[in-house]
Amino acid sequence: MSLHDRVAGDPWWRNAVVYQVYPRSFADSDGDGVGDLRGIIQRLDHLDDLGIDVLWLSPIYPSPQDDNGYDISDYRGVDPVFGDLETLDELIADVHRRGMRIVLDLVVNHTSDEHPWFEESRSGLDSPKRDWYWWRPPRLGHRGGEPGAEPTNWEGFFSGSTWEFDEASGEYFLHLFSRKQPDLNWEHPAVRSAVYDMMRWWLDRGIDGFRMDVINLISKDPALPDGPVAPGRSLGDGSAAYLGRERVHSLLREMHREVFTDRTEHILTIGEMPGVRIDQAADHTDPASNELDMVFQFEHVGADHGPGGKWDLGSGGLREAIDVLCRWQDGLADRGWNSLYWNNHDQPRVVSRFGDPERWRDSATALATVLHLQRGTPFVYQGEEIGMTNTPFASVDELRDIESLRFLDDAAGLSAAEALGRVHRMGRDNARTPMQWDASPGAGFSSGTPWIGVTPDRAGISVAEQRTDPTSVLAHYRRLIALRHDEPLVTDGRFRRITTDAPDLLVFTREGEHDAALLVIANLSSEHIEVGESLATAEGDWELVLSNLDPGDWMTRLRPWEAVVARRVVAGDDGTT
Ligand code: TEU
Repeated sequence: MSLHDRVAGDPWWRNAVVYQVYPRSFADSDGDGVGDLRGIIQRLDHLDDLGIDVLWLSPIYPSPQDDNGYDISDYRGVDPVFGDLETLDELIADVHRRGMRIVLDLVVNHTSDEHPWFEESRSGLDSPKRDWYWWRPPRLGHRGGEPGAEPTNWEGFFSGSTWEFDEASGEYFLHLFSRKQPDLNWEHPAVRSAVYDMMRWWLDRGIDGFRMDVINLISKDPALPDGPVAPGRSLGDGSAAYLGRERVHSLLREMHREVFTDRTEHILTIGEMPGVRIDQAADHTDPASNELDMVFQFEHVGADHGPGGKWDLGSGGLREAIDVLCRWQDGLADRGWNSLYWNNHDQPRVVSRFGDPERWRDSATALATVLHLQRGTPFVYQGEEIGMTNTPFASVDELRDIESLRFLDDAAGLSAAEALGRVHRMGRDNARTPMQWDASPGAGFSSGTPWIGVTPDRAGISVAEQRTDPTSVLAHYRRLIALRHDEPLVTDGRFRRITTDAPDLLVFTREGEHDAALLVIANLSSEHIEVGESLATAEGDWELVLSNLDPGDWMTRLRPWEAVVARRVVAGDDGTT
């Protein structure tokens, strides 16, 4: 009998639903304005009620909080702002008592510059930990610290060069993210051994898995070559030298051998992989590879980016994102496994991004339906289940995220209003405003002043206002999760997209044995759509299973944002032979 009885099966996670908590914005129990572990414990009933199987916590470790905890200064502790190890043990025990599991965020591409490992490494050229990080002298012919002396021309994820000059040693250190997040050198065996020791320590403490932050960036080309410079850019794209290198496979297999192999319970492993391709994801998540259970790909959440990335708004939107998701369904149909998400702490809220604010509830529930009925593991990000929206940040003073702040510093050629408008549309702070528990001024998040403002326009968008409303977004998420637990076709049915003559009409089936099948048909627009011949190839008679609107004549005409799930009526269903 498994320790956790909420989802059984081998492996247990195949029909599980994961809920991501961003601890600093979830629930504040001590009134300091920052969410904490005790607040999560106090709100576990909400996750229980939703039907959640796995809780993923964004980092709770000691950190200077330069990147809200993704800059870790002690891998085996809890930052005092969130609580302490004893409270985390209490949370783990309560989660397990409820038959759920808990996954922590593993951030080992980089540490904080205040981690003892880095402090020792930067202490001198002869430090025993010098090669635990990427140190290089100034470019030949240049003096350290002057423009152009950086060892490569790479632009980082948070704007600017990926190199920081260290006056004391006269060398530069590499940081793909902020200068307070120096990259670890994964080619050093002692680095890997120290990481694996830490991972085993957490597993022995009772956690059930890891979400691995940018894990496909851990291998760098030791030659550290320059990258191509795009038109209009002053720095180069170094990703060929550090993103998705073949070496990542052998490192992940070594991690699997060293950390997971001898565990009695299957440990859930989720790799966050910016830029990962389908073929790479199939290799990483093929069980025969012994690497990862699933990966987060970024292609669908890049559909609305322009050539210059997220701040360069592109022409793509929901149609392109749906096409990407369908391609990933086909690409991992026979080998590997998909994660399924619209939201996380790095993405703007999907109902604002791809839905219709005028039809907020209907579009939120339609987007949820078409995601949760796909093959893979769905991830619900805090607040998504009640349809939380983006926030109209009025000024830069309301922003907290280093990525947005660095963009605004660097937004050459844009007016302040235009730059802020792009942050409003794409900024990560949209996902990080306090969880809306009720309609009170502080949304029930904290009795103190929150670290970031509560979204102002939120009428009807709170747990308390939706919990007992059967027509709410929350109620619909509850039904979608219950359907995944009750209907094997949601987990195992083969995905088949049915082409339609309406670009905003998404139709797909999930097919099992003996003609068993589910049909999903969704109008992903704010106009009515005639279904017409679109169902002609969906043979059989269909009975309604779930709809996000009051049932209408869905086989003929779909109302705006109407999403329907139906089950094929198979001979013998009604007991007749
Ligand atoms: O994000 C990785 C990553 O690629 C993000 O920088 C993403 O591309 C960007 O935020 C989109 O706007 C992970 C964490 O999820 C993120 O919160 C951290 O800032 C980052 O790694 C560094 O640890």
